Amino acid sequence: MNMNRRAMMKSGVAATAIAAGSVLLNKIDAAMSQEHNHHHDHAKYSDPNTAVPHGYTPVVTLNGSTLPWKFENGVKVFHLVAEPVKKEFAPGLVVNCWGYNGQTPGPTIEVVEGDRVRILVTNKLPETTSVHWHGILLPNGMDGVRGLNQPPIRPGQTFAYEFTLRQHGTQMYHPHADEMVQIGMGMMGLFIIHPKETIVPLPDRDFAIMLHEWFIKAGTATPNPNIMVDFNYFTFNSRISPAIEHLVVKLGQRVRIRIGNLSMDSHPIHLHGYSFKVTGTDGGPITPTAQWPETTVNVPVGSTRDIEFVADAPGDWALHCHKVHHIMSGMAHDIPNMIGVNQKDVEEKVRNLVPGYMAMGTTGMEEMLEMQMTGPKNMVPTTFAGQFGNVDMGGMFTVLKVRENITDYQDPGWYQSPPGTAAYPVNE
Ligand SMILES: [Cu+2]
Repeated sequence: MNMNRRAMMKSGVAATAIAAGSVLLNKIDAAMSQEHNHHHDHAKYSDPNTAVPHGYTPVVTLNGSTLPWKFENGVKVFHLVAEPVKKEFAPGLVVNCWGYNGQTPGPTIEVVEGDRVRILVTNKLPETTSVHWHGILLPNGMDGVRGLNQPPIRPGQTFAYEFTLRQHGTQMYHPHADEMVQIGMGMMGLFIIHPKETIVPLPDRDFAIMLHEWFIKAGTATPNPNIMVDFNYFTFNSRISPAIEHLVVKLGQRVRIRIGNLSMDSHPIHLHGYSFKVTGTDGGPITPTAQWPETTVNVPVGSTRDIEFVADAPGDWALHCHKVHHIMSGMAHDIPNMIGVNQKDVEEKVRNLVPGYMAMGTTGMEEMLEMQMTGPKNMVPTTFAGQFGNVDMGGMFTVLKVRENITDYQDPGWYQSPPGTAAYPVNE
């Protein structure tokens, strides 16, 4: 049966137009959805990395991927599998999350306005779920609020959502069932709809980032979804700096960055070196005359923001959340302010009461960077080595790397400033 299907798909989309063929495909589909198997046969799903899109620049989901689809009688068919996933936030920090298709955030769904889509959702969680298509204009019965619009998707069950896209922009998907746990554990994804009529200028690079925040008690690996304010990990696409991919861009390219937020806090995302325009929200594109310039875009809870700019300034430019505790990782919240306090004698005494106690912060928190901290297991240091020393940012932080002479988007290394264009010491 697999061979038949593979052979058919090899002969192209036209095969699905043959009536007999589509009956066969439907049968196989039914069988497939009963398998509860998320390991897609890539012969029958498109490869978003090689498929040639018409009139749009494919989105790059940092550290992520785009969900493959297959054509069936003019309908783009997707398959999401809600399931527990192990996610490496950074080397040394592996977290027990929930997500889709082995990922958190789930793979980005990327379609074109006017497309009819059918999205199969298989539930491999230990509890019921549903999927809400956040910001998408659709029939009420497809809106995915468990109990309100549909029965629960029980463990082992597959539901189909089907609708026609009549808008474009950056939307999202997430469960609308046991939201605090399911979203808190990482179930979310971007749903990007490209315009039917190509809008110029097209971006040359189109990046996608989902923001999130978590509480993972030191030495453990499972987020506590009952935490409401005291989060200690802040992620771009469920990764923390320096494990977040850099945004590599060629000098002069037009860049779009799409940022979605389903966490419990707003995140003011700041880009160095540029003034950008806010060009869209999950409500749709902002008409050009109404777009406004910013260097920081606040992404409220339950929203997306698109920003655009022309990358005309070469360099390594920081892109980060401006709530400074969101660029830290694994912090304890009950650290007293010890700046200016000599803790030398105190440390030994406290260790008798609290094994492993480490006095910190006499001159600020920078001294933590100098220590090779060996904390509890499953923790990572909030620091990484830049070309000029340690960079003390370990959460929502990555780097926009704009380069003149690159031929691909491999990491070009750190930026070498031309002579006379970098800060220098004057009293050494
Ligand atoms: Cu933030």
